[in-house]
Amino acid sequence: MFKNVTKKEFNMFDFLSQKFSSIFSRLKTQTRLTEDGVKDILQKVHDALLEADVPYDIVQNFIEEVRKEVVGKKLVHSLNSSEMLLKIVQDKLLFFMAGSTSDGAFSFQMPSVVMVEGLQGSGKTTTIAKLAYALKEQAQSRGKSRRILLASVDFYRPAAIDQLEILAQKVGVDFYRSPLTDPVEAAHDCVKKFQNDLYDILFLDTAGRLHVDATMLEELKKIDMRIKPKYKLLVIDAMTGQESLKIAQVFEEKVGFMGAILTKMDSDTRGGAAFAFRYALKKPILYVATGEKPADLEVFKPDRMVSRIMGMGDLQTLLEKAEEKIKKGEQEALSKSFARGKISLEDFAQQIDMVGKLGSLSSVVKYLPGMGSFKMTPEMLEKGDKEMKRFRAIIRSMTPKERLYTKILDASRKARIAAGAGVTVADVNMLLTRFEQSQKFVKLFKNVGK
Ligand SMILES: Nc1nc2c(ncn2[C@@H]2O[C@H](COP(=O)(O)OP(=O)(O)OP(=O)(O)O)[C@@H](O)[C@H]2O)c(=O)[nH]1
Ligand SMILES: [Mg+2]
Repeated sequence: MFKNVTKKEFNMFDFLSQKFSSIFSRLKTQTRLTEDGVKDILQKVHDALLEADVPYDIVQNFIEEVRKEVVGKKLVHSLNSSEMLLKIVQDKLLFFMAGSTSDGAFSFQMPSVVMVEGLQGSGKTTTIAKLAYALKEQAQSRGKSRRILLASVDFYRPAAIDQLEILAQKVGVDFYRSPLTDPVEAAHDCVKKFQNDLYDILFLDTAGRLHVDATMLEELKKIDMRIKPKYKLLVIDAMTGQESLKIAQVFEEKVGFMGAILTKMDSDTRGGAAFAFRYALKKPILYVATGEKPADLEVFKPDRMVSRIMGMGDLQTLLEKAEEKIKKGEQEALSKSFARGKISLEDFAQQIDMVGKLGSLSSVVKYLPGMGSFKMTPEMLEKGDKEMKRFRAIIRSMTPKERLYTKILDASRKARIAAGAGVTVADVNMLLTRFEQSQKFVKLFKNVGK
């Protein structure tokens, strides 16, 4: 059923980001804005938000808020008015996505019971596995361990509980199956298990229905009253677009929740629901899920999202990713050779590998500032990724000596290397040219450093 979800990288807000950078890039050449100029820009922002599937009334409110600030700050004709407009839009985006107070990074208090609710197929069970995986990994990276228990009271779909059991095994956390069959009593039984065995956290999976349905909501309400979980999380499928806000509203009225997790952000969603959620529901989005694997979960950080939309990139996320995935030693070795102002082909291969570890060129590029308006087409990125793979293969088929002293690479050596890597001699030459460019850059880098 979900096979048609195109497997893209984390692309939420790419749509808005591209729209916004084309709207605002023209501003850079203007300083004083006229009334018509501002009107024109606001109209374009308005249209872009609508196209991104933000509900109409929320778009109206957004534009109105920006307009009020524009008047209040007497922006028209004033010096630096374009910078001021950028700042106003940015602040309002943040206000819409994060509310008036910054929520700070969310983390679960322990011990606690987490009840997970949402429609059928929204991704509850998968998300529970992802949360468990994230908590486990987080604890492990600090040299600790967490006692995590997964349990389900989804008696609606026959295989639902088995699915959770399999996922628990996969991510390596405990699973409990209550012998009781009444969802409310079974939920209570699961909580007893959690308490008696001194677990840190219990994630309780619940049954969904295809549509918001009175029986489902009634059952959830009863479970909620019986076990009084510390957290109630709503799982929402981003692919349902604006409809997801309505669904969330019903859950909020009937059962309540403290925060949401938006799933399937790797689909073609234009991010409208994610943008409007906080403003419409007055509740935060805590995480977004971006794929089917246990690791495909990210903490939702509105300020970073705003940066991404405004085309300022998201270097912080990239750096964190880099820190996680690239061993300290590797980083240090590279920075040493950078400091020396000299890199070898060995270092060059390492650079390529680092990008490889971060995913792909395309996954790195989108975090870089300014890349919003400098559109790299998917073809360009794919070409880049292929080139990197080819380069790695070429370097691998060189001898250590050749890697250190590229000068000894004559025609016969090049031919041998090309054959070993399954490429042409022209490819080997291209790599050498790139490498020389890179060396020049490092030299420059060193001189600037001085
Ligand atoms: N591409 C993608 N697929 C997802 C994501 N989250 C969940 N899925 C898929 O969506 C489908 C439904 O997920 P489940 O976790 O079973 O959903 P559920 O809410 O537990 O559904 P019920 O138990 O039937 O109520 C599965 O095929 C998941 O692999 C996501 O972030 N991205
Ligand atoms: Mg399920």
